[in-house]
Amino acid sequence: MSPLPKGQREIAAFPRFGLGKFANRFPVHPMRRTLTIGGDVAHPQELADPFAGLERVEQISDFHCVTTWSVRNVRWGGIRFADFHTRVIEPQIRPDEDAVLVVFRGEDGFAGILPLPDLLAGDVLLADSLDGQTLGVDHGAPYRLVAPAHYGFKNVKHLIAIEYWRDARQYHFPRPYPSFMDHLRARVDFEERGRFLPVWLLRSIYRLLIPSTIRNFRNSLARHQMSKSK
Ligand SMILES: Nc1nc2c(c(=O)[nH]1)N[C@H]1C(S)=C(S)[C@@H](COP(=O)(O)O)O[C@H]1N2
Ligand SMILES: [Mo]
Repeated sequence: MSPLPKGQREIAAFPRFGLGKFANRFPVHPMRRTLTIGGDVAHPQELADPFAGLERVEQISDFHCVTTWSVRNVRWGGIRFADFHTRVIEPQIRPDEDAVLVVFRGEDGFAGILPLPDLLAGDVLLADSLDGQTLGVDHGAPYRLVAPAHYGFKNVKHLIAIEYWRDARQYHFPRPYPSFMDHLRARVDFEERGRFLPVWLLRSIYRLLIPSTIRNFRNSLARHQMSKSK
């Protein structure tokens, strides 16, 4: 097996994870697939079934969180973002030619941004299944972005909107988290873990936060499931 990217360590199970603020936030309508496409585009639209008519693919890829944990061989199912972009977005929504900064918004208020060329890579998916099962609320129901070359925080869950912008003014890293945690591309192979701070420092700060974050997200999910089953 190929070695993990620099600074990463394998963990056995795929945890639910993120910034603390989002631990207790879950989609109100985890099965509703409606996706709003907007930004600097000619025809903003709400797509009722964004996967309709596109080829379904399966892909096995590793998942790397910026805090240094990685899971190997995650099996995703969904559609290729490049397919969606060229067959649905370009002809129907018509983004401005220079609107190449793409913002992804989750129903929980989380957001991420990536440059369009990164999103057109063959391994970038909109995924609605994990290990052959419908994606659950833990990993991003109804569907999420999967961009394996970029750290976990670019892989936005619970997608409700995608926006194409000419500049990044409409995007900000989830507040109140400090902007040193953000990076436009966050490529795993280049250890683009953040900004301003040296990468060894980011690594060691983040590493300390892993166990408590996993616990926090696991407990929140358990409480959420309890309240649903009542
Ligand atoms: N909507 C949403 N997307 C999100 C997050 C989140 O809290 N909300 N957390 C991000 C972070 S930091 C990581 S590491 C991955 C974790 O994905 P997982 O919960 O499926 O492990 O989701 C990313 N996408
Ligand atoms: Mo993360």
